[in-house]
Amino acid sequence: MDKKIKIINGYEFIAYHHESYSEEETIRRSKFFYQWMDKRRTVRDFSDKPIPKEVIENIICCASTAPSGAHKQPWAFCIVSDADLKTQIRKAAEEEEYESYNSRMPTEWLDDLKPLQTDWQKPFLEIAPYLIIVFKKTYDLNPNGNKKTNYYVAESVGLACGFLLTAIHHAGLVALTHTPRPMNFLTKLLKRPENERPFLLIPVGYPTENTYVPQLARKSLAEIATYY
Ligand code: IYR
Repeated sequence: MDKKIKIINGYEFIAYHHESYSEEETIRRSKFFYQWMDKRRTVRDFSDKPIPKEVIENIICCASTAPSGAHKQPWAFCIVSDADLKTQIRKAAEEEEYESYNSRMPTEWLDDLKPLQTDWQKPFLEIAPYLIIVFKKTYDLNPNGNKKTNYYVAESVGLACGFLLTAIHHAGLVALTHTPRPMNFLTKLLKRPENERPFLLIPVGYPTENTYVPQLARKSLAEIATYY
């Protein structure tokens, strides 16, 4: 079917396909989706069960449907399944994390992390079948080598990561939003260009058979929403 096209000030616009539901159906869908999203949890105990590459490609394409400042799509996704590279990433991350847990993080931060029972050891970086490393592109380069600014880069890449986590959950997989600090070892190991900065390291896979996650409560609607 041909898409309807309209020219506005010389720019092509296409008719927006809007899926419309009754009020009742809108309530049902919004409630179902919330309750289903509420089941998503960050998981740290990964199984090494493989995932089809096509699934990884689909979830990344889904992430890239996120809105971005001036539609610059200022993101790059590195997909790591190579065992040697995963080992190098684990080693470098653990070196940084060891320093962080033992001397860089203040007591208040360490106390805040106690309910999560995290430590400097990151075995999931070798066990999970895929690591997705998301980079933000602070600027792009023209074919002639000139810098082209990107806008709202952190907001845009944050949104793409939110879409990515939702797609991972929808596919029946689990993820961890891991932020070893500092993360510049990822730029070096993955040989990324100067205009990219590491944003998140996301192991993706299946949980181990008997995975436990911290007993945490989400804030209530009254705590997070204000009506005017
Ligand atoms: N980056 C460390 C510490 C850490 C920090 C926060 I804030 C967390 O929510 C969880 C962990 C680590 O990954 O262990």
